[in-house]
Amino acid sequence: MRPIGTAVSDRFELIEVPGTTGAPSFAQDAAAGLQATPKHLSSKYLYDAVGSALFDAITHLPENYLTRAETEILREWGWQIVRVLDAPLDFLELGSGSAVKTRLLIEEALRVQGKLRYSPIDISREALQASSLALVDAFPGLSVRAYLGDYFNVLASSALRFDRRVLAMFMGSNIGNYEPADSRRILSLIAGALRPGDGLLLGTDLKKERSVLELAYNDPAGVTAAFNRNLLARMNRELEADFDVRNFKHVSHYDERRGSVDSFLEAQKPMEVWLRSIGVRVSLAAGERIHTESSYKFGDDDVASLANEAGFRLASTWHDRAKRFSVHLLVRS
Ligand code: AVJ
Repeated sequence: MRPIGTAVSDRFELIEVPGTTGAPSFAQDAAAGLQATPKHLSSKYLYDAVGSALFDAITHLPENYLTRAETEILREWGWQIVRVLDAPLDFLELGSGSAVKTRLLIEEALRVQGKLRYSPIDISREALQASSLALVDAFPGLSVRAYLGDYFNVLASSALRFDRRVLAMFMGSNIGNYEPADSRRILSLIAGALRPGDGLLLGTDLKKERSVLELAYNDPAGVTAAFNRNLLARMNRELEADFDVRNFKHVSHYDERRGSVDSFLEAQKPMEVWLRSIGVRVSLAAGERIHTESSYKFGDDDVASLANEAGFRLASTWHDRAKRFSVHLLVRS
């Protein structure tokens, strides 16, 4: 069935890509994950309204350097990044973009080419509409063609349309939340949606000392712990569950072998939990953990091989002054 297009203002269009309707719901994923061994929940469910607000707070913590480091790179090298592909560009972004970072690149591109089409992909209609309308209001030379759907479906669909050379963006080390097989799959899907000479800007958090990484995910103020435990509160809100959130501890540690910071919710005593709206009863032993997130870290050489496997060549890499974060430009071969 052809994607549905609705023009809200003459510079904003939202296209809903069918196919995501089949994706399992929060209820279905929660039921499956909590009855699995070991128990697990996808990190995408961390971002309800409360979770997104807590994540925004995390980006302001002194211990969580990722967003500041990436912003520093885009502020310093944005002018060069938008010129490397040496052609007028259309932007494609996985996620509706963080207001600050994406704007830095939009400003630079408009300075170079006067007019720009920006296409964010996001699963949340609210986030997509809010960020897109704010951008068209802020930039007269900008038009937004937004795609509502999950990355995999939108990238695999024929809905994506570009008139110019494309600079795709996957920022914030969000690729780190995918298991290696899935990050390879998503890079191949992005490559498949691009033409030779198009680019992909990829933000990745660098592998570094355990002490720095573990502090970033165990901030003394407990904001990351609240972000993680909000997942239990969300199930109480949306699935009529009766989790006693105080009986769970946030646990996050760096697994050097895999290169990932893994986060869990650990039951502090044995308990039975009833998720009324999905009719599921879950028992947890004291010390039993629910895996809620993996944040893989990357050496620049890891990214070079990931790129080659997916049909890209690694053209450039920029670092922040403290060399904690990388922004790579991959060019479609
Ligand atoms: C936004 C997904 C990159 O995994 O580091 C922050 C989310 N989790 N603190 C990450 C997050 C815990 C963050 N990403």
